[in-house]
Amino acid sequence: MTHRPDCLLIGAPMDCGKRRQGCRMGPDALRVAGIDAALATLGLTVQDCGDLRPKMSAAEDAGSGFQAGACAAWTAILAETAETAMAAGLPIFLGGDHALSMGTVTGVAAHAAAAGRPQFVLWLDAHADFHTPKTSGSGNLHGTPLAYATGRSGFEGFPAVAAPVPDANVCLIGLRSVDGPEREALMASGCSAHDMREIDETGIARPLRAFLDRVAAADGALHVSLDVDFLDPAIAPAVGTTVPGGATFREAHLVCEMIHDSGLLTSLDLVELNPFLDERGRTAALMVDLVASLMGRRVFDRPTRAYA
Ligand SMILES: [Mn+2]
Repeated sequence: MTHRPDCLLIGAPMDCGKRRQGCRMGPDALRVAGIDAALATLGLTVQDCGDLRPKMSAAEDAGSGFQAGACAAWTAILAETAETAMAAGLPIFLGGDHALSMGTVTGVAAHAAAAGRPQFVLWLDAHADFHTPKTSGSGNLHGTPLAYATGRSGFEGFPAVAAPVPDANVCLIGLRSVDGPEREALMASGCSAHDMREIDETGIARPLRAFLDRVAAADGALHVSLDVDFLDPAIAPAVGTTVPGGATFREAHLVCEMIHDSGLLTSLDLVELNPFLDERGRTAALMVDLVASLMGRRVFDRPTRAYA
């Protein structure tokens, strides 16, 4: 009998969800920042599955920038991989832009449906990613994955969503850049959405605890999608869509520590890291530290490190 790894690292160097390029370097930046060692230090076994390559035509592959065909191909291979990976360990998807979550969320949700468990999704992001290709002004698909995974229509050419995540099982925290049509769609939905104004007023623990309690009560599977722009740009500059007023270092770690304490996490996306925009790797290093908090590093275990 082979040993089941605790965590699977699955690289998705996907850069087709928007025009600004660089996220395709994200998986390697996270590796260089020591994600495997950080997990191993916690006593976890890690299997790095390398990077996925979508099946797409040479013409689609040749260009750069936004391409629906390439995104659809990524969605297909990611959904298939995510569903399979759920039986093998806790998958950590190394992005790649946020369009990769079209595949990862639908894949893990298909696995949960087959296992008879409800799928829950925690979306840590400055944006709601609730556009459809029709409402998106930019046409950038990295602004659509939550709409797709919850079963909204308008995604022609993309794989059918076999097990859409119910709106009621989705929680967004960190919002501070949501445009008109997206706001209307979000307010009309059954998702629970918490913007930074609310976080300022109540603290970040309150909405998170309420959501984790709901996941636990339903014996749900929990997918966390962590966008770099959830964090304040002062501590995480390596993202193409910086919005001031994001989560602080402590708020982000608290979220991760609470998720770990809940014991509920079943899959994870790390998205929108653009190493081309980073400062000496500090954003990649912070993302790795947050993963360590998610997977069990305690405050008292944290090595003291001077940030240069
Ligand atoms: Mn996002």
